[in-house]
Amino acid sequence: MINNKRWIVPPLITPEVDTALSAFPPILRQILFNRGYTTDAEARAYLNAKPDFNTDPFQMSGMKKSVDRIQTAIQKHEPIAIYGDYDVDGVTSTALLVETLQQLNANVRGYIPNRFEEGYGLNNNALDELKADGVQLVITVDCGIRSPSEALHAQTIGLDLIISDHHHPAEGDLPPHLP
Ligand SMILES: [Mn+2]
Repeated sequence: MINNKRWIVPPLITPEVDTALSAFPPILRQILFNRGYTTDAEARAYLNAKPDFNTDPFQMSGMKKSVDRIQTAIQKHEPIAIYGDYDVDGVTSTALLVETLQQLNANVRGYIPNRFEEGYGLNNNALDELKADGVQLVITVDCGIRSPSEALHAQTIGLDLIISDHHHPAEGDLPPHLP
């Protein structure tokens, strides 16, 4: 069998960065270098999960509207569902948002689609069930940006939808959104 593989090997650490990261073992130095951490301070901030949060989160598209909508839901005690994913980033992001909103006294639940019966991403049945259960606001984590037709369905059944997803949208095919 012919196996056509194309290996893309990241560049080798430079001597300067290797010296700067000398506090770390060699393999870790190489990985840190390939992830763009080239000073001891940057590497420590990254490894301690203390990234630079100086970036304004309101630069994100739709942030003000989303925050306003979530605050309204908290105030009115509207049921909120965090719609995640069954893999590691989907489950952890769901847990993180559910626990955070619980701290803020929100009426919030998590929703993880069944890997075998529902598969990845938003699906209309799940949105219908959440709506029937009284949910008024769905916030996606780790999915949604590639589900324009399901987003339209949410709009049709009167379910407010906030999409937070780290995936890339399909070219020219964004879900319907407010300006
Ligand atoms: Mn995921």
